[in-house]
Amino acid sequence: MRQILTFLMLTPFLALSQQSLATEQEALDVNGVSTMFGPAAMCWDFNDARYEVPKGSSKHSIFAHDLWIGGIDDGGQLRVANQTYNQSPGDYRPGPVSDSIYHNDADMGHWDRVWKIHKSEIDYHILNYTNPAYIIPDVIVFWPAHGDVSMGQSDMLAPFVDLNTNGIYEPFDGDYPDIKGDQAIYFIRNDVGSLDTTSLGLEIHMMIYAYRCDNYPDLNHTVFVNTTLFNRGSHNLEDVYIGTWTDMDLGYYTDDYIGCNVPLNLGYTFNGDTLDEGANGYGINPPAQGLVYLNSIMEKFVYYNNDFTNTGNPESDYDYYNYLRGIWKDNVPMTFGGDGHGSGNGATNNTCSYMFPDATDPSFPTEAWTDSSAGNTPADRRMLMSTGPMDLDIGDSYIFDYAFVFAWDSINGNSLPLLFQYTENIQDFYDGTLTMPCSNINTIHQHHILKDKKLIKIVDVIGREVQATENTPLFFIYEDGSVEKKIIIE
Ligand SMILES: [Ca+2]
Ligand SMILES: [Ca+2]
Ligand SMILES: [Ca+2]
Ligand SMILES: [Ca+2]
Repeated sequence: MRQILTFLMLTPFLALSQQSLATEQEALDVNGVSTMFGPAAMCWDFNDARYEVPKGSSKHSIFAHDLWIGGIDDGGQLRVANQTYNQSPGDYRPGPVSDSIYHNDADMGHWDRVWKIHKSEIDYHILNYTNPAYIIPDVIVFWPAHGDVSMGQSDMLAPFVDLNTNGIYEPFDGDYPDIKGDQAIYFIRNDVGSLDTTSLGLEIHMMIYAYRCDNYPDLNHTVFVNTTLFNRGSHNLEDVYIGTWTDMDLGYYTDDYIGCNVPLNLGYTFNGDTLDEGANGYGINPPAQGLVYLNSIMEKFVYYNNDFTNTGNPESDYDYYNYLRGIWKDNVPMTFGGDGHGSGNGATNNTCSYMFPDATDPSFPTEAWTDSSAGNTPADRRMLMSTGPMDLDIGDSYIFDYAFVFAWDSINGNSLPLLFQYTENIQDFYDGTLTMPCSNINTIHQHHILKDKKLIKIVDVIGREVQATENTPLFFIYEDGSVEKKIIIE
């Protein structure tokens, strides 16, 4: 009774207020990465880096990540949605686009959550939904397949497999969530609940997913992001750019460089020297962390300084939109070389789209430009990649797929060649032209095997290199020279 009274008393006030910033996120941790995603924040938890790779190592390669989206409406008005470090007011709120009176915490608060699901749960559901003894997991029962049409929400939200093709999600009749990967995190955000007067009317569906694949280190250390943007507003949008803003901190955060590989649609961070020192560092010969666009062209790659100069932190909507288009805060387009603004080592007056592409920018085929060649000292770095321009008319949607790829060449001292190779593999895997048959070691020992130590090979009792097999003694040989004897019992 007390709860009901409280609710009735609060409702008149809340109904007039905007939605609060989201607070929820969950761990995506099925493979060699352990990270956090949710409507609240991605790859961090408002305080600390939460992109741990390798899982269990307590080393992190990304500090924070979010989406920036900007476009011009049919009345010429600039509209921008963005977030960086979760500062208020921010532009994203949990849940689908609804009639404006419902964009308050009382009506939308239940969307401040994550649907976290394993493929194994779905497989079990498919086999057992007719079994009276089977209890369907909440995440399947309450999968957000449908919005509340009476509140102005779309009827169709989260994807599902519809056994009887009647357009209605019926998990008790065998319907199930249509996810990718071995584990997925799903949530929905909008950019109208903040009551920003220049919102785009966006509803953003995000599925973050991963595959466990012990025998393919590239796939096993990749996190995929499947984003669908819906224009559910009242304005046709043009010249829309979609950007991924990422503050990568590779271990020890003050000795990093960034760069991009144009043909691979890849932005990356690597260590500015061969030692990533300190308690948070990766040590000698550190790894590299990338972000690859899988179904879109990386049209711009921008680095800006952590200050408030014309090449520093964006402040107005116009600054954010400029950066998405490769234009500095003073409306000067990026130029090739040096600081990208006509100064520094190798500066030119030639307009360009990509900072620090090394020699991969097809517009400058004979010239290399890197963070290092510009004369920069390794330091804290952040980067913005974007795709566009595109139209996003009322009712249109755009699917945007990207992935975080990690590579660690602990022998050669430079992990970038391996990162490029891994990125090509992940692109081919996404395109369906490369299969990676995973042979996972499904045992009670799995957490032990996935520890920080890098496994070199598995041999049998007479020293022959073998795949992991069950019920036979095996020797696991690690890079640090240690050997562990195991029997995998199924
Ligand atoms: Ca159905
Ligand atoms: Ca570092
Ligand atoms: Ca260092
Ligand atoms: Ca950084």
